[in-house]
Amino acid sequence: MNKLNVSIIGVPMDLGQNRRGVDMGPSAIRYAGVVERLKALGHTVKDEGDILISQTREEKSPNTTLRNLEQVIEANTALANKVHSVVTEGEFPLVLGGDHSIAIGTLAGLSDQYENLGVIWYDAHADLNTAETSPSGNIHGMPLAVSIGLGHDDLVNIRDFAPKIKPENIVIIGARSVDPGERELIKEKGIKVFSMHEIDKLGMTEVMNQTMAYFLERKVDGVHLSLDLDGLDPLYTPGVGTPVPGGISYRESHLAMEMLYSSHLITSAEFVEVNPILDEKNRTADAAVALMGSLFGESLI
Ligand code: Z70
Ligand code: MN
Ligand code: MN
Ligand code: MN
Repeated sequence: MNKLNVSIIGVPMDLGQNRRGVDMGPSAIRYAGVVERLKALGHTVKDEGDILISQTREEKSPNTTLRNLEQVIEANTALANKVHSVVTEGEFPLVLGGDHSIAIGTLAGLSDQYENLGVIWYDAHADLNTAETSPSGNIHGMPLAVSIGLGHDDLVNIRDFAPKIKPENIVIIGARSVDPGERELIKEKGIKVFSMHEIDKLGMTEVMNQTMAYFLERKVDGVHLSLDLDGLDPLYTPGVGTPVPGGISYRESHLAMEMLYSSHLITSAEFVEVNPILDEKNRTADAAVALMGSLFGESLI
């Protein structure tokens, strides 16, 4: 088995959306035992602590419809620099959120280390909005668009280059709440999506096999897993800001993580949108840590 040097980075961010509590996600995931779980699998684990997040929040940012724009730029710049230093040292970055706007920083920190990075976006949402298409002004609905170079200049250009990833290197899994502008972008850019329809029709085994074959065909040199806990059905992960019924099951999610582990494709990961205030007895953080167990090599027998 492949032993890794895992660096855990907490991002107590809640400024990318308007429900409070998701800033406590990293604490809840640590409390659920992430460090011990990964150490038990033989990995070396270092907890790098948390990225500093501004405590100032605004109803409306000056000159933009984007909520807390300046603070989100600042946090993602700090996160990008941290992720960059972790990958350059050959460590595996494991980022704990926090709302999904932090994927902007994670991908900014990763992508110049790769010629052709693949991304799995495990989510009920496509997170492909721009200021023009967003129904909410919430930046957590925008990180994939930003990472392919679409959106506010200061978000797109964190670490002074853009785009961070190619649209044809993205695979979205679990989508079931996609806005009109996002649908257009998916078509226009040829982004690969396994919505709940495909998961039901093909089964998770086939979805993951096709995902991995797609990345091999694309000749990626790394794959980042960005897992929004709302990708799962709210039955299993109730502690999320935007629960959408009809989601991926707990068992299907474990299977997906186990198959990713066996593929040896994954080179970084983030688990986001855990909101302990909305949760029941830390179930959502527990599910996140259990899924990390499978992603990092736990097996049943
Ligand atoms: C919607 C928007 C979103 C997560 C909600 C929702 C986006 N498409 N993302 N919850 N994790 O406001 O852009
Ligand atoms: Mn998301
Ligand atoms: Mn570099
Ligand atoms: Mn989501």
